[in-house]
Amino acid sequence: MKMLFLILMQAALAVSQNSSSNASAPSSIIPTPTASISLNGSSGTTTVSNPTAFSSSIVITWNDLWDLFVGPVSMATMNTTMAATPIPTSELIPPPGLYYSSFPTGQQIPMASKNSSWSFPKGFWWGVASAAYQAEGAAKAEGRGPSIWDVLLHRVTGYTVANQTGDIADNHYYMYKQDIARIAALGVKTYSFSISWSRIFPFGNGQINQEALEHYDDVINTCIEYGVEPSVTLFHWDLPLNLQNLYGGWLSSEIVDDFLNYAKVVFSYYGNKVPRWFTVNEPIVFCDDYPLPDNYFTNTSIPKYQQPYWCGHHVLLAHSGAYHLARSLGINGTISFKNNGGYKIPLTNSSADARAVQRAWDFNEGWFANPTFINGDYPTNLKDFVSDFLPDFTDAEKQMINGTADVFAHDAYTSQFYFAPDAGIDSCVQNKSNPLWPSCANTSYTYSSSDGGWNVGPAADPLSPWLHKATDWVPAFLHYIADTWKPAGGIAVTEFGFAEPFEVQKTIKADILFDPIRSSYYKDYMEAILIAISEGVNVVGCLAWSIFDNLEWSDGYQDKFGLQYVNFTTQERAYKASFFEYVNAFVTYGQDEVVPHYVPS
Ligand code: PNW
Repeated sequence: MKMLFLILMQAALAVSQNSSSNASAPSSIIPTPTASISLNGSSGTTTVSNPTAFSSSIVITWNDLWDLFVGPVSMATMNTTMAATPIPTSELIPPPGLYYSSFPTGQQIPMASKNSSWSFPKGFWWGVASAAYQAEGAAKAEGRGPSIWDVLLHRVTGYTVANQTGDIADNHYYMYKQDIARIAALGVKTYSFSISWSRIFPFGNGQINQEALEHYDDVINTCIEYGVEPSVTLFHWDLPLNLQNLYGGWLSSEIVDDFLNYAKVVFSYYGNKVPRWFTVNEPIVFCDDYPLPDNYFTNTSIPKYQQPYWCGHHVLLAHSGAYHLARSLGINGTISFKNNGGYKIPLTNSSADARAVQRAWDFNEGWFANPTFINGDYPTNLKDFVSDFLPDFTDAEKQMINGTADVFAHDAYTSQFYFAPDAGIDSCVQNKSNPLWPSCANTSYTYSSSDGGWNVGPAADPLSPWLHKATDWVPAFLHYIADTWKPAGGIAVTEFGFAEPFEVQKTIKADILFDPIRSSYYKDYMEAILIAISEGVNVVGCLAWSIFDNLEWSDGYQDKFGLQYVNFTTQERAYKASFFEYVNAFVTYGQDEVVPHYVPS
């Protein structure tokens, strides 16, 4: 309570000092009031983050947003754009074989096996991915406005496992040239990154920050210069804080126009330099992040259990609007959104478990895939639930939403078993206090005891308890997507990757770089895609997560998904063995040659 009172006092101070509070705002931000929230309230019990409870308006400047809601942020010592330098050839030597011969030259060498009926078709696009808040750092640089993630990691008690933030991260905002050079040197074809909405629009709407537009233009141009195709995601969870404060972010229909306005600026500026666009990353995940923690953001009267679905509703309108906008602007790259989830294996062959599996598809992938690929509306099990509170999509909206993803982009890391809750599905559906409500599908990482009770596959780091290596199920998963949603433009696995267990505890760099489970994950995953392709599934591309170790959201830097190691003190990067394993799949099976590009000296 004392802290809330302090925030109120700070807010009051900010009002009275309004004219001078922009002193250190970047020059690209016009130092005039741009966003306002209404504050009214008589008791010291209300917070600034609840504007509906106040009546007099104050003006929040760029500085205020940072100072009131985030506080001081750290800065990297290297804070101007760094030029790329050649990658030493010694770094490009693959590790000794993990799965091939490790016999010294001259001794008996077993044949490395190759299945001659497998291949990646011509034009198959493959690469590595990152996201703005996880990689860039430079949190307050060049006019970036705060996002909700700056607040979550700076302010919200207990939200992070290690009190780490994205203030500096991989310093990718300044090191992107070197980072692109490093992947080009291995022949990587595609780099997928996201644009930070609050860099382009520090307040989420209103003023545009030209410096940020130029920054991403140079990232895109650098990719092209190095023979790497840029893939761009517009929204990877870093919602401009001001939009959350103004109207509740994705909970409000007001987000749709603001997203479209942002999309219009980005599409218009970069246009056809980008062959593949993704509107939003994993709406299931960021919508399920609602309700946000109490008292740090604008409170809302929408009941907590409904919030993810209001978010999803607005995401579908924003995504489909952006799709049509891109087409009307003459954008010829593909437009999709990144869905996510794992393959759902029935634990037993009972009809109750089959029902649980169907409910799980409907409450996860189907939430966004049925409207966009089938009929503009939610799957039956989900619709039965949300129609109690969400407005039905109108016929015009359904028509607008249906058919708005050129590729089925799926972030498909793992698989799980599904089964009916002990109480039965029907009684769970009636019982709000059942922890499995409303999907009422129970999950397990292990086979049933009659099948031995084993894990579906090796576990990842304990900080990613949801993730197991379950590559055996990937062909079935790809078939399921193809058969269920029938994507005309094929399927792309737009994220897959593995957190090597306990990697953070390794202290010797050479030990860290040798990552056996992640390496076998990549080898087996690529073979699984090859199997699916050989069986006729149209898989058109894949993106490994991640280009390098980065901020794993609330796990901070403790949970590592990188194909490259990063020393977060020196910002040195180094290829892990798994990176070579991944590239090797395309060297062995790609119909397109893997062509490394080097820095022109
Ligand atoms: C993805 N799950 O998130 C995100 O797009 C990345 O930003 C993130 O770093 C990466 O995966 C690794 O976690 C997911 O629970 C988060 O199934 C959770 C799940 C899947 C993907």
